[in-house]
Amino acid sequence: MRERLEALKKDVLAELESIEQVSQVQELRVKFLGKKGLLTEILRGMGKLSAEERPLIGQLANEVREVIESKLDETKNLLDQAEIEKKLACEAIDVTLPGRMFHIGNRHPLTLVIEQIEDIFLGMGFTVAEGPEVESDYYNFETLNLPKDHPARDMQDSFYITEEILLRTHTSPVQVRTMEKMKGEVPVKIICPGRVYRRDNDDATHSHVFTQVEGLMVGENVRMSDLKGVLLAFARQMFSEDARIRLRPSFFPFTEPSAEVDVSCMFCGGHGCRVCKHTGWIEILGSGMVHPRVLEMAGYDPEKHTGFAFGMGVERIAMLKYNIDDIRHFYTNDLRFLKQFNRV
Ligand code: 2NL
Repeated sequence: MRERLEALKKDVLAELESIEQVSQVQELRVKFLGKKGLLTEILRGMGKLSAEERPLIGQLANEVREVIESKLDETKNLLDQAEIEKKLACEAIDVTLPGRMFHIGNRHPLTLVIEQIEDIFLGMGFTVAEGPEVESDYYNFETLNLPKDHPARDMQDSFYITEEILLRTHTSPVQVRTMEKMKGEVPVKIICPGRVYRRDNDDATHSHVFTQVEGLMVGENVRMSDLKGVLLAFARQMFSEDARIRLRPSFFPFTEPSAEVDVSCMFCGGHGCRVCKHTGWIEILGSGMVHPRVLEMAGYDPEKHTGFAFGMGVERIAMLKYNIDDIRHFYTNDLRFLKQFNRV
């Protein structure tokens, strides 16, 4: 019996050597120590032993059981530990790997130019005003001294929604609405950026939707020279420190007198090149002194207050500033175009 117990111990140790999985430890526990296990089977023969031998064999059997149990536990712990280490090894994160790159995009070139224009005028004490893109015929035309038979009011030239409602053709109605709200108070110093719509066939220089920034200053003794000074400061910050401007007589129904404003060519410095058609000048905006009838309709007394106003196409400004040759680039969302403005 002693030999059988010793042999049993050896068998367990031998079998433990070759196991690989934690589950096999439990199988061995059942096989050797279970109710129908090998140790139990050996101990069934205890009854046949003499009274002297019985306690000795009993003690040995307990020792063998303890050794087997501790060996099984030890093996189980080793296998558990190995499993954890394997898992940790394959789940390890290499913090030195470069991250997954994702595209964060950039602001649209028109947004950049609008923001720059806003900054320049904010610096001169103007504030930014906004208003509806769907406008009434009254605010879009009537209050701006555009008579009913004026060609600009032709159904063919604007996107009419009803007889009375249309997509605004300029941001002037925002300025009229602002003057109305001010109820004759001065000064009014605002710029109005926004989208405007005109029925036009799109080509390299025309778009049926484009972006306009208009400016308006109303106060006591506001003169043409104020307009000139403000626009010169604008041209110098927008294009170049030594830009010059010139005013040419023009006509708008809502201003009198009216002037077209040219800036010295930013490509040749005014010496003459292909871009300025060898004139040294490039037209950038339209302007004038607010027509007395427009002031009156908006609630101002033209005997007490005067004002200047101007309007520019943002696409045109952006095209000159960034040397862009086709206005359609702003609306076709070609990433090769848009991505070029990611560090402006
Ligand atoms: C252009 C010319 C201009 C104005 C816009 C204006 C607004 C009010 C009163 C008087 Cl409320 N005038 N705006 C004046 C002159 C020219 O725009 O070529 N825009 C693209």
